[in-house]
Amino acid sequence: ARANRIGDVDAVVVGAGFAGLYAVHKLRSLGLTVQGVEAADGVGGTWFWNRYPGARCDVESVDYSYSFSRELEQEWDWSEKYATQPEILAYIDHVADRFDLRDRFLFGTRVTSAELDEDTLRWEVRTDRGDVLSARYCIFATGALSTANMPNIPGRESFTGDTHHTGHWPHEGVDFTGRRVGIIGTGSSGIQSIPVIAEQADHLYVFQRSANYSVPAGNEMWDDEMRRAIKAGYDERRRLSRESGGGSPYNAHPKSALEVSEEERRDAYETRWKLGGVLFAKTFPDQTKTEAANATAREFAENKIRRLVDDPAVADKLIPNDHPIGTKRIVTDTHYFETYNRPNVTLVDLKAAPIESITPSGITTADADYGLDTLVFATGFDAMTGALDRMRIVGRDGVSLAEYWSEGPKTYLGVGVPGFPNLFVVTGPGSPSVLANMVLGAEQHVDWIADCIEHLWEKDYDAVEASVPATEQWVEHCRELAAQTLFPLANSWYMGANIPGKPRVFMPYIGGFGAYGRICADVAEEGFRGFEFSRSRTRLAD
Ligand code: NA7
Repeated sequence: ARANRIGDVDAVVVGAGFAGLYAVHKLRSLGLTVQGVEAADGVGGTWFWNRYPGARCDVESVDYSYSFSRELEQEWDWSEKYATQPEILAYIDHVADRFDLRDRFLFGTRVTSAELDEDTLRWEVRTDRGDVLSARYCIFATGALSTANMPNIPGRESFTGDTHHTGHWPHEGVDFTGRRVGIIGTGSSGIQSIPVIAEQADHLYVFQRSANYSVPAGNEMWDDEMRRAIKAGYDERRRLSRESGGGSPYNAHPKSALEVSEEERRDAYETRWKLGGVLFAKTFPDQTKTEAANATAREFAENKIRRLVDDPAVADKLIPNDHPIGTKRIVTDTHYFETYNRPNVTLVDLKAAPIESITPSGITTADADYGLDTLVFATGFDAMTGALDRMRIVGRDGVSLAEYWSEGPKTYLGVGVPGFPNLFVVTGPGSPSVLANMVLGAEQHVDWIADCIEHLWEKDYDAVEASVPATEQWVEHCRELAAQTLFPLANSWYMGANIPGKPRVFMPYIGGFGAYGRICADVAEEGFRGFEFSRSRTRLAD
């Protein structure tokens, strides 16, 4: 057991994922004293928890990696185009050691509350292990997809077999050999793990509520020559990524999907399909803006699915019919659709016959009983706000963040919240990160926050805080941008639609990663326009 940490620091950083580690590194380089707090027993965030079979990132490894250190870029060797979870975690572990970040963290420790002292404008941060910290700045790097969603299906607790959530996978792994396995959920986590589980299990039942679009990863192993080329090309790759819509060095076709000939359109889709994965969503610039453009992409994807699945009746069920393609994140898969050609895999269509209950021996739907030994929940996350809502974060006038966000999250630039001075959210709602490259997004936010703190020092203030009008305008701007797209039509986690009772608001900023970066830079350039700077009462009284 360790002694409780009680003390004063300049900054508390919550979370030791990509964002939190970089925040500690950056703030420390400014000379701040920093205390990191992490619920897990190690670094990695998402990549610490999501150890399910087949877990990979859907952004290419070279892009989904830190850009702040050229030495790091040149030292680290990625083994394949889409890195697996163990490789990404090994990379994060390496970074933690390389930059000496580990000893700055309290691991196995969850922040339970952060309360503002309005006189001193400092935060009192408490943990579930009894630590009490006082900090000038609070940086929440708690992740957009870190709070697992366990659906309240009647009888869930009665199941006598093994139960696992993909986002809390046991470190020792799970052996499915000889087992009848049920998996609920066909988002990224389900679609990545299903082909791997199917190879081991005696029988796999996939309980699908909504079919999802998925594009093969087109993964490749890198050889030394490729790695040399990658290392030589980092600067240009990062530059293109920072200017792009999605934080990767790719841009959409210059014309509308409806302007080009049928042949040109087919070729463009084919090229993107081969490139692999989630980028298919951005083949044409209007693909997620108009139903007509979107229909051309849907038709292309449907034909691909029909060619991959032997049984046309199963293919019918696997073709999404409830959302425009790309308005839920397209999954990047490895042999997903072909898995349904295996004799030991059964697709259970919950739209036709919903789950009625989980029983001690399996799952009962409206028309059948399925006997199961192992049940996997690939049911996603309370996204973007879940981790923040679960802490007691209390700002000015005793108002909590959860209260302030009761009708949906409200931020300025996704970083600041009115009434919560010196509290910064990294890659929060109102920022584009979940639609882009999380690692570059986290770096951009942390760099911006560091600039903001430096500005505050230069002007000799104690606190910085988003103004109410700037926040209202930003929230409205985000809403307007989303309304010009098809995204609000999908029951996605972007909309909070996967969590019963959660307000339906499109949470990310959808104007593009590059455009967002320029806005943030302009705001900083103009003396942090839309933020208010103040001095604490205690200091004014001195
Ligand atoms: P997702 O994408 O939210 O997928 C969760 C899946 O679980 C999805 O198919 C849901 O169906 C399904 N689900 C959730 N609750 C239920 C209940 N109660 N009954 C049946 N099915 C249910 O989470 P992932 O972990 O796969 O991926 C999250 C992100 O991580 C992903 O977008 C990438 O960015 C990386 P639904 O579609 O809601 O009908």
